[in-house]
Amino acid sequence: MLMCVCVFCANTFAEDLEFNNTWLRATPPGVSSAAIYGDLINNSDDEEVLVSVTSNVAKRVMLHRTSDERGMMRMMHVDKLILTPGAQESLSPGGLHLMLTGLQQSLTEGERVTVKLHFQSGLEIDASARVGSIAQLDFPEE
Ligand SMILES: [Cu+2]
Repeated sequence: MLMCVCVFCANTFAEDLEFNNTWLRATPPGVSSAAIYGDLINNSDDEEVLVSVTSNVAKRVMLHRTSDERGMMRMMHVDKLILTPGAQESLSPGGLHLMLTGLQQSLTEGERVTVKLHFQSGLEIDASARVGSIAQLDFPEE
């Protein structure tokens, strides 16, 4: 019984913040930017604010929001993302995404890319993003 309780605690702690179903598209030759999508979840009782993101494959990662302005798709830089307790924020094509710029390598289908999300509270989470095809529309299932 004691062991069950411990395992439960460990899991609860680890899953305060989650970035699930993380994916991005393969990059065509010569393209040095890519957008990462996924589901960001705050399971904690505290507000968490995403303030920056880093990755092992890109010089810079920014939070962007795509908006449709009279038929013109534009990407706006977003300073921070506030996640209230229990909030779920979907990063998906046509909306919020993490923009990788200055890619140091082209990304091929089946690869994985690591991103680290930094929160104002000091919490950090790592996510492993799966690279889909160039025309991928949602999370590439295996
Ligand atoms: Cu963007």
